[in-house]
Amino acid sequence: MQYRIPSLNGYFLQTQASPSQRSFQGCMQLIQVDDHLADLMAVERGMLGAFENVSLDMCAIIDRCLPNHCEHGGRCTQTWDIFSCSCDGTGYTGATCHTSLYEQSCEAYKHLGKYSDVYWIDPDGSGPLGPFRVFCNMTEDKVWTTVVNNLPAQTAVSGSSRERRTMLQLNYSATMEQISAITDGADHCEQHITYTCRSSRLLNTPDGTPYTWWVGRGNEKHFYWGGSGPGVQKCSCGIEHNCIDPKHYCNCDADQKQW
Ligand SMILES: [Ca+2]
Repeated sequence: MQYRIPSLNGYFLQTQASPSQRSFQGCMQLIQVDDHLADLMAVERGMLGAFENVSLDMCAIIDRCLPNHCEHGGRCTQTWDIFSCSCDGTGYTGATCHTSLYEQSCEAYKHLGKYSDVYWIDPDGSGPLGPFRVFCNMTEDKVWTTVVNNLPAQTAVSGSSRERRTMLQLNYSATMEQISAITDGADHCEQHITYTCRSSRLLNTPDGTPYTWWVGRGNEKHFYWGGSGPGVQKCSCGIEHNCIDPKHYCNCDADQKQW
C-alpha cells in the first residue's frame, strides 16, 4: 500500500507524543488507496479501515500561528496544543519576543557601570522600534550617544560644476525613526561636517547664490557650515570677522591656493 498525502490544503502538525505513541494528527483530503479515491462514506459507516478519533467533513486544526502572536518578527511554530516563538536574531526575548534584550539608552548602560564602547540600544524598549548600534562615550559627566555614518573620515570632492554636481549621501547605522528617538529625548544634539578646501567655492560671494549646501532630514537645504548657525550664510570666520579675505564670509571662497 502506498500513502500519498496531498500537501495542498493539508496540514500536518508536530506532536509531543513519544514516537511509539505517535500517530497522524492533522487533516487530509482526496485520500487515494491504490490510485482510487477512498470511499469516506464507507469509512464513516465503519465498513472500511480501522480508526479512532476521526472526524469527517471538518478540519479541527486550530492554526495557533495565525494571527502570529510572536512580536518583533519572532518565528512562530506550533504543535497540536501550543505555539512557541523563536526570538533568535530579533533583539527580544520572552515567550512572545516581547522583552528587549538591550538597554534604552547609553545613560542606562552607564548606570549599569559599563564603560565607553559600542552598544545596542532600544530607545522604546518593548515598543516596535528595533534595536541599533551606537557608540556610547561615557568619559564626561554627560553621556554622548554617537550614531555613525558610512562615509570614511575623509572623502575627496573634486571637479564639481553647476552642470555636474557632486553629491555625498550619508547613511547612518540607524533609520530616521531610530535617530529621532534619540534626538527627541536628548538635552543637546549636534552633528559636525568639516569641509577642507583649496581653490574651492563654498558659499560664493556674500551676495551670490551658494554653491554648496547640505540637506537636512526634512529635505531642506542649509547653507551654514562648521561653527556657524542655521540661516546664517557664513562660515565661522565670517561670523568672527577673521576670514583670510574680508570680502568673503568663508575662507573656502577666497580662492586661496593652500588648504
Ligand atoms: Ca523596541
